[in-house]
Amino acid sequence: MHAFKKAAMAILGVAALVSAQQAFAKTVKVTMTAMEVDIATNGKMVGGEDTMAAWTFDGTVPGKPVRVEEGDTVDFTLINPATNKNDHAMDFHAAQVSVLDEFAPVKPGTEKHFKFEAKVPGVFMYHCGAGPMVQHIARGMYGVIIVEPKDKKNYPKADREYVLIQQQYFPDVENYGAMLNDANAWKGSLINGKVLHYDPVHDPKGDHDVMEAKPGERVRIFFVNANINLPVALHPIASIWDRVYINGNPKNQLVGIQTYNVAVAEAVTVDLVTPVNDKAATGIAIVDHSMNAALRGAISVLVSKKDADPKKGKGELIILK
Ligand SMILES: [Cu+2]
Repeated sequence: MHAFKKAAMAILGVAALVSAQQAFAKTVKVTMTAMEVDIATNGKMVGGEDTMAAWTFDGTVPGKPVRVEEGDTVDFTLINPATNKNDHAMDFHAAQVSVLDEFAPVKPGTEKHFKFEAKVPGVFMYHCGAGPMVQHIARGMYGVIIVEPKDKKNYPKADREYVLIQQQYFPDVENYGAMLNDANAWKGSLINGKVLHYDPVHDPKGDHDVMEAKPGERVRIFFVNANINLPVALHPIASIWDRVYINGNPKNQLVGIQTYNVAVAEAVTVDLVTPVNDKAATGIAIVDHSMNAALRGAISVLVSKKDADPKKGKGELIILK
């Protein structure tokens, strides 16, 4: 009788655990509106224009970060207003659905709704998949979806988190044939939509914010390669990636890495720890070490100092304006 009672208690315990996990999984509503608008790019620095006739999710490049927990259901709606001229679509790399159904193009004046369970933890690109896809991505229709892992035992808590998304900048956004066939058509690298977005060193006259952290903090970067054709040699100048989580999944982990190669349409989570020293400030530059990409805009500065802005790298400010 005693043994039976013990076994019954164990089974009840497992059942309670399973239902508790199910109870934690939630449904996250995400709505985006496709907007065909001009956005600022700092493109003049690389021989383009300072504004781009962009196609966007919600009017920004990149679109807003989506953040859910592993096991959550994303309840997604894409609105394509009648004022737009083009079809648009949504392709979440975190979803396992049907390309011909959920990811199908949405005509102007209509909307599309679908759900998926974010089963695999990590960091994933999302982008518009309407044709020609090359043009919809090059005009700015992409972003990141972060699926927080449930199992955090080999995933230390970060003190600050930043999203960096890189794309190739093509001044002639109409000529999508050149994006595919002309290796000289791309003139710049946009980081979160702008050339040298967070680099006041190479463009001291421009208006450039920087990432900040305090000495000794673990800084986590969610990086997406939204280039059309080129991989990214992701390197922190004057630092070393303490950990690289391939595809953002703590189960795929490397340590002590100088440069991590990020394929087109891949995303990666990387950590560095800022040094503790007696300097007033320590500068680290996060670059695409492919030199043509770096010098065309893919340099982002992280400043470590005792009086770092406490709001940066937290909440909404994981993506700096
Ligand atoms: Cu689109």
